Order: sequence, then C-alpha cells, then structure tokens
Amino acid sequence: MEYFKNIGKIKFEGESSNNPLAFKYYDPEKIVSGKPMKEHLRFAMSYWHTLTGEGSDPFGTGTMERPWNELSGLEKSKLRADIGFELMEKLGVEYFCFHDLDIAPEGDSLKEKNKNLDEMVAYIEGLMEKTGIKCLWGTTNAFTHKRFVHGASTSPNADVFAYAAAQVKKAMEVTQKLGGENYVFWGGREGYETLLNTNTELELDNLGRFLQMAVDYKEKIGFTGQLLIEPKPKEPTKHQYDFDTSTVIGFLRKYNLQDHYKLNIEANHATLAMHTFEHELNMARINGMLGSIDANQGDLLLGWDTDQFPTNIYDAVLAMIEVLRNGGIAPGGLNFDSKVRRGSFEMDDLFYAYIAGMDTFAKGLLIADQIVSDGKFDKLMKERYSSYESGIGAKIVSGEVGFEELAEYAQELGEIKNTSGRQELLENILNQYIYK
Ligand code: XUL
Ligand code: CO
Repeated sequence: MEYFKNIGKIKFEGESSNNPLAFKYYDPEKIVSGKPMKEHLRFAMSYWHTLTGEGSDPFGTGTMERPWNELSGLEKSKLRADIGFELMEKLGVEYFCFHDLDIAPEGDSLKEKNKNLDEMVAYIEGLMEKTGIKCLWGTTNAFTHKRFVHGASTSPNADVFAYAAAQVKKAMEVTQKLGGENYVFWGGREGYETLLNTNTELELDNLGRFLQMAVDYKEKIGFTGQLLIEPKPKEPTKHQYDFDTSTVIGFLRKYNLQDHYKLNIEANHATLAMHTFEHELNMARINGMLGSIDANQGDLLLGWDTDQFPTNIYDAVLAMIEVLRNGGIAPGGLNFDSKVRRGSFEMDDLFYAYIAGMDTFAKGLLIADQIVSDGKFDKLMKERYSSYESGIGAKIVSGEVGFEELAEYAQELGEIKNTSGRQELLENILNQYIYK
C-alpha cells in the first residue's frame, strides 16, 4: 500500500530548482573527496520523532495528524513501520535509528514487551529486505515509564537497575538481529535533582558497572556494532551525569571503558551545555572518540531541547569540517534527532523537514570539503603554532625541557612578541566560502 500517493521519489534538481519537493544540494551519488555524498552523510531517520511523536508539549496534547492515530497495539506499530519505510525510501534516507519502545507496544509485562518486539523485528526485517534500508543504531527507552522515576542504572532501587539491564540486553539483541551498526546509550534519567538525597559516588559507580556489563554482553553475543554514549547536560534531570563530551571521556577513562565506547554528539545537547556543536565534535574527534551524530538544532532563545530540523548552514559547515577531519563518520552517521514543530502537524510536513535537513548538511559538506581541501585555514593554523616546531617550542613538545630549563630560557627573553589571532580575517574567509 502506498500512503503518500501525491509524492514520488525526491530527486536532486540542483540549486536553480524552486521545487520544494526536490533536493537542491543533496545529490547522493555525487563524488565528494573520493566518495559518494551519501557515504559521507549516512543519513538516518529517528523513529521516535518521525513516527511515534505526537506533538504534545507541557501545555497541550498531541496535534499530529497521523493515519495510525485511531489504531492500537501491533496494528498501529505495523502501519507506522510501513509508512516510515515509504518515507525513507522516497527521501533516499538509507538508515533508521530506534528505541525498543518506538517500534513495538510496551504490553503489561517484560515478557509481553519482548514478545511484541520480536514480532515487530520480524516485520521490520521484511521491510528492510524489501527496501534495502539499514539500521544505524538501536537503543532502549529506560526513561518514559514511571519505574524509571529516579533513573535506570543510577536508580537508588536495585530492582530498577536489574530491569534496565534486562531492557538493554534485549534491545542489544534486537539491534544485532536488525544488523544495527551501533548501539546508543543516552542517559535518559541518569542524573539527579538534589544532592540532599543522592549518593553520586554510588550512582556513578553503578553507571560504570552497567556500561561494563553491556560491554561483556556485547562480547558474549558477538555483537559487532560500536557502542556509543550520547552526552546531554540537563533535561530531564537537572544534572545529567553525561554532561558533555569532556565529562563523558573523563568518566569512561575512570571506569576503564574508553576503548569500548565512542560518542554520539547531538547538536542541541551541545548548545544546552553552553558549547557549540563543533566544539563537541572537536573534543570527541581529538580524543579518537567521534562515533556518530544526532543532527538537529536548538533555539538559543528557548534554552530547552527543541530538537529542530537543522537549517543553519554555518553550523553544518563547521560540523562537516570536523567530520572530514575525522576521516568520516562510519560506522556512525547523521541521525536526524529532529522533530517537526507542533504546528506542522500534517504528514507532508515530514518531507519538507527532512529535505531541509538533508540539503543543509549536503551543502555543508560541499563547503567544508572546499575549506579542507584548499587548506587556507590549516596553513594559518600551522603558522600560528609554528613556535613549537623549532627552538624551545620543539623542546617542550619533545619533553626535553622542564621548569628549570624553561626558567633559564625565560630569563634571557626580552619583551615577548605575540601575533594577531586574525579571527575577523578568518570569519571573512569562511563567509566567502559560504556565500560562493
Ligand atoms: C534525548 C535524545 C534521545 C536520544 C536517544 O534528548 O536525544 O532521543 O537520542 O535516546
Ligand atoms: Co539524541
């Protein structure tokens, strides 16, 4: 059954096109820096925002006009899957990401939930086979149900820890069955509201234990996907343990997990942590831990996780510079952890949203590729740090000198001469690349 009868496969028509249902920049097979554009971007649909989100907010109920609204149970899940795969196929989105709860109804017990999951996994496998669409990553939802009120692996209640473990076990098995290339841990409610009732030491140790158990189980079942942690500083809890990239890297090193996990960086989580998107990507990259991306954007005037489709070309360019410098993002990808606004409640709005996001990152990739291959910024950066290439700088880098030698050296220095950082020049150059 075809649902979007009036919308065919979205085609690349180029910059001069005015067709809102066409790509202006996303040309999947176009070779950029030695490989097809689609391989740089590895776009993924987020199952939750696209298919399960209802458009509710703290002041109002759902608004989304969805053909499955009147259905329930597995029937609802199957229609969602059918239409989701049609949407991806028509958009040329080749991957999807999901929580266990997105694809199958919860049921009244863990047993029933797992049974529902098995049925839906078989159903989705059929759709994957038919369309060639693949699974970028899976995860579990250990935050919506009230049992997770105080967290999952950081709950003060050991039964909740066990329940969360059962969920991750099953979700990892399901992700493996679907050929998922990664498995994500976003903290959910792993954080706290007040130190008056929170033993942060035990909670963090438990989080470390939980993530080690995940590594052990992954090895046991031979799941070859990459494990990812998705940092977020706040929301739903006031203080999330996975605050930002640097916090997570410090945590992983403390619990000796650094070789088993990489990071899934989300743009809106970066801005909630008062960082830029590119800062978080950069921190992950320089530590060899850039795993995947949740591509979205926030609204800086609002200050909560608005999860909007990305349209900001500056952010996309700066992000894609990091991806190119990382040598690519695979086996990760660019998952649109993005939702249409509550007021954009018609099904067709999903097309406009994805087209905008995909075109923004495609154009971002093209500009970033120019910047990286021209090497102008690299050259200026190299010059800026040239004092470390010879003389005392080279000795600092090679570890030949300590405080005593440096103090001796410094005594002989006259007035130290610095050079301009040329920020405005660089911003001008960046604009030239973007405006071209
Ligand atoms: C929440 C968030 C999640 C994760 C997956 O802010 O980003 O949707 O991406 O659990
Ligand atoms: Co996310």
